[in-house]
Amino acid sequence: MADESNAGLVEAQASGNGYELVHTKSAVFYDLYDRKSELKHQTHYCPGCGHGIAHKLIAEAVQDLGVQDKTIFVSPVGCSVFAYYYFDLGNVQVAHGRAPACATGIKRACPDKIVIAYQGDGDLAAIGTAEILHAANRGENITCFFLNNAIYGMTGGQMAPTTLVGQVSTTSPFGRRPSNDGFPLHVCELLATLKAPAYIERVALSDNKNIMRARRAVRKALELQRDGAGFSLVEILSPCPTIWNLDPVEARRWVAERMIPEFPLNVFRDAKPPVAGTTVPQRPVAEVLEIAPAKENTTVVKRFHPFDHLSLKIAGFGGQGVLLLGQLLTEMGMREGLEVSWLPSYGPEMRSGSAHCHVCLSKNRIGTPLVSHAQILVAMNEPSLSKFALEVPAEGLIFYNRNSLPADMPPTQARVICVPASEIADQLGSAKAANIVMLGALLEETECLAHATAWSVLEDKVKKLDLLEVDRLALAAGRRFIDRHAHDEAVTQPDGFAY
Ligand SMILES: Cc1ncc(C[n+]2csc(CCOP(=O)(O)OP(=O)(O)O)c2C)c(N)n1
Ligand code: SF4
Repeated sequence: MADESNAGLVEAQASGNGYELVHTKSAVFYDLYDRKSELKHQTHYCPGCGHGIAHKLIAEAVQDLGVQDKTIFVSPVGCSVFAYYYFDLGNVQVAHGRAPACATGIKRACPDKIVIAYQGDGDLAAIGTAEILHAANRGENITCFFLNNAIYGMTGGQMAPTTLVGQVSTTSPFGRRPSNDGFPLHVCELLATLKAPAYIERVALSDNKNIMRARRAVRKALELQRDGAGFSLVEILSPCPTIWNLDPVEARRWVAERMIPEFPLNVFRDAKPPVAGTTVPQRPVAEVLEIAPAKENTTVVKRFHPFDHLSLKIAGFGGQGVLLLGQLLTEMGMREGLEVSWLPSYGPEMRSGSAHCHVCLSKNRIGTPLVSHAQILVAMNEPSLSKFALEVPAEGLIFYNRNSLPADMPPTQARVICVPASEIADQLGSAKAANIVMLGALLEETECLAHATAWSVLEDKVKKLDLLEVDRLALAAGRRFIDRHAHDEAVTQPDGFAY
């Protein structure tokens, strides 16, 4: 029977054989895997896949240790890329192979959390070899669950570093040949040569007895992390029936008969490492990044904001200060006590390539820094206007860096204000200040943030006095332009007439 602590889904059926069949689901899993229509409430894993079993073992261990509220699950690229659909934990999805590096950062920033890096063999032993090796060598107090199914599952069965000699894959159609491909990589044995790791074990999902061993290993690894012992890794030999082209029962047998002889089950390390107990000194982020501490006069100034959440996109080409304008707005938002985010996007060119940034200013915590339909678009050039203007909703606002709209511009649903910011900045003696003219105009028109805050940020950021003076004039000029022109003359349509 399910024990009472199990708050997850419990279904009981009378089997007719005098006993009761009980299906339980750990409360560490979401109740529903709410996916797209036809797949609703199923997992995305193939029948018989080891990922599902491994997930179950991890979820149960997290629940039994009572650490659900403080566990962060770092999921990889590979078939388990959607692990965050299932685990009701803190979830972070990271780049291919980088889970140990990201887990390191998370753990060092939040040492009281339980941090799990979950990785496939392609993820960990190919693209992520360096990350796992160094995280283990540093003795990071994280736990890595390494699902070894001897193949790249997600991408359709290419050879992995753990593919067996002779095993056929799409990239080794005649079987893996050591003369060409080297030998299968034994990750546990490799890591066990290092001094720092606290616990390394290899287990297998080949039969119920081995699954129980895996269960104990998963638990132990997490317990050791909880107790601050250092780096732990459990390699889990896992069936991939689909790519192996076997049915689930045969696939389990294949783990037992083919994988275990190559990757013997063993506890490779179970010792207090020499570095155990030494804690990483925690220093304030500002100190680590060598950022000057906030000045006394940068205290938060609370003021009324005419929005709950404001999303902006600022776009142009490199050198127009579009990214800087976004940074200024976020800094201003912070100083006015708002939640803020800034997400830059630019190409490899240093100058003149297209660049834009997403900015959110919000009274509440920001879910995503990504802005797909900006309420305010600042388009510093024509390509940015044509690229983003139609995304702006009807109640939105577009600032365009010209006297008038391009003649062939399709009608936008949002109101457009043309501000010849580059021209104005030129007249002030520096074309570079066009972004500040735009800032002045934006603040004057929307009143989203205060001019005084803009000025205090500029005063702190701009070190050259002559530039600061141009910025002061530019800010005022943008403001004046709106007061004098935008409403009276409303230069906002291709024909120069009002909206
Ligand atoms: C940077 C990068 N390189 C390559 C890929 C393609 N890719 C996606 S998953 C994968 C391998 C996954 O294999 P594994 O880690 O063994 O996980 P499995 O799917 O078998 O669970 C690869 C190479 C990618 N998404 N990103
Ligand atoms: S392809 Fe293999 S690893 Fe991926 S979900 Fe299917 S069985 Fe699992």
